[in-house]
Amino acid sequence: FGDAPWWASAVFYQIYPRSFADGNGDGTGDLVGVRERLDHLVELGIDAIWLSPFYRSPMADGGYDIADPCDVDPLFGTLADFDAMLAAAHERGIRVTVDIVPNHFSDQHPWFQAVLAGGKDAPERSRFVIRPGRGADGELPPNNWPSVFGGPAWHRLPDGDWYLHLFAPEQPDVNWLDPAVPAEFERIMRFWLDRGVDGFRVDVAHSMAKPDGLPDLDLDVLADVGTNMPTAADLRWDRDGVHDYHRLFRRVLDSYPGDRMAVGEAWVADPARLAAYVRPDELNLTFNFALVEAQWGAKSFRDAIDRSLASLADVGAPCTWVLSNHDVDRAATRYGGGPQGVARHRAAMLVELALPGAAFLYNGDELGLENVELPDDALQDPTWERSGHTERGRDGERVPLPWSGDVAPYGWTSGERTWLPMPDGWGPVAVAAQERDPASTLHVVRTAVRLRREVADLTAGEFAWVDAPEDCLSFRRGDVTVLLNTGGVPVPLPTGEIVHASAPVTGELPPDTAVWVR
Ligand code: TEU
Repeated sequence: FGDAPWWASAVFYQIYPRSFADGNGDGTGDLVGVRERLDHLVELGIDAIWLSPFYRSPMADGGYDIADPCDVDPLFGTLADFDAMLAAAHERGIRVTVDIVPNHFSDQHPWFQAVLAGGKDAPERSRFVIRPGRGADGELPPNNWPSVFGGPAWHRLPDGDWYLHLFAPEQPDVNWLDPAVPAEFERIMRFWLDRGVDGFRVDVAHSMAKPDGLPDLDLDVLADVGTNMPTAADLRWDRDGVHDYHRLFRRVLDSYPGDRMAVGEAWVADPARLAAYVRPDELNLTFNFALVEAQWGAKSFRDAIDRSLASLADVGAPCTWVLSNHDVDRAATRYGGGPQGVARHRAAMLVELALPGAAFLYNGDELGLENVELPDDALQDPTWERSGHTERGRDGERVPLPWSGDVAPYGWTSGERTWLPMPDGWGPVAVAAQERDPASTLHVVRTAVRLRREVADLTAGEFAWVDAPEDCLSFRRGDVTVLLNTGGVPVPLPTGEIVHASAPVTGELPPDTAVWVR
């Protein structure tokens, strides 16, 4: 990695702006809140932030339904607040990447509003995926595609035709075959690059291109939708044409100085097809969700790591690692929750931060936060309504962050309202409390990130598997040996100097613990 660009081994920190910190006391996190809390990120030692959407949005999907991609929603502040936040981050040596959402707009976007107003004559119509229905009166959707949030992926327009929405009905898919669409996304990218952003996280990067004729999904594919990572048979995603659009993105990025980059969110099961997204003229990185999908356990982790490294070895692109984000249950919760879940999360972080490539942390990972069980009437994620109240959705991992104090809102806001309720009992996990406790998750993660900078082998050392006791995972990065114990009994430590551990270690490595030894 000697001459590798900054992003190849960076630690990224995902900020969900609605939940990170509320700067104006109105109950929604915002860009002033981000700026005011930047020193927390300096202390954490991360290289870059990725901000989830803060653009103008009716918030039908937490801001991933964008009405104006070149403006800040008043909920989150103003463009001036963005510029001030960006400048403050850059002053501190923190790069800033932002979301770009190329698969869909909000139904409140002026283009879609023009379609609603102008009907079949609206010139904007071809910028969306609009088809006549099936059945005698066109009363049936054009095909059998389901939306990710439940129900059909089609919604009927007042003029009788149907528009495609792979996500919520408030998120009409745009038609990339209309030249106005790529032109608009180039404009959006340049708008933010000109303001100084260091790159983008490309939302649903495996979407955009649709199959010719929009054929039905096979019934066995339909039956499997939502339970597994989509395969090539799920025609809604990962069509070959998508690569043209990534080449456009890359051309735009590379026309700017300073190693601007893009990381794509691509849920693609086939490793070779996923690797195709990170060609030299396409995305710089793709999220690798193998650790999100892995069960707690040495074998599952090892398989996930092996698969990940193998898939990118051929194309020579750096790997990425993700344990949590705003779409999946937090790792501590996936690992069973409670003190054991948190211990496992800390151990997994030590694995993540020692693997070759870029690491993506989600806000709250550094605190070992767990998902929050919210009451029904608090739920806001579209999944809850669209699934007919059978799936609770993603709000549980989006609860505002506790900063200080013993009672809600834990210093998160100067007001009383929080857009999702904060639980009782979060005093001990608040940033200020963990700051005071040298054995806290916050200190464990901070030390890990610092060592990653200081010990060259942790980012540059050669990766090799090491024989390990039963239910343990062990690998080397140069001179550093990582050992994770997922079994039920303590195991002997590797010989050498303990440089870091996810929990106090004396003599042997306890269950649910990881250690770095040199
Ligand atoms: O997520 C895409 C998403 O929902 C995937 O998790 C989905 O399961 C996959 O595409 C199926 O192949 C992104 C954002 O992260 C999420 O918050 C948004 O709701 C979504 O896009 C729509 O913009």
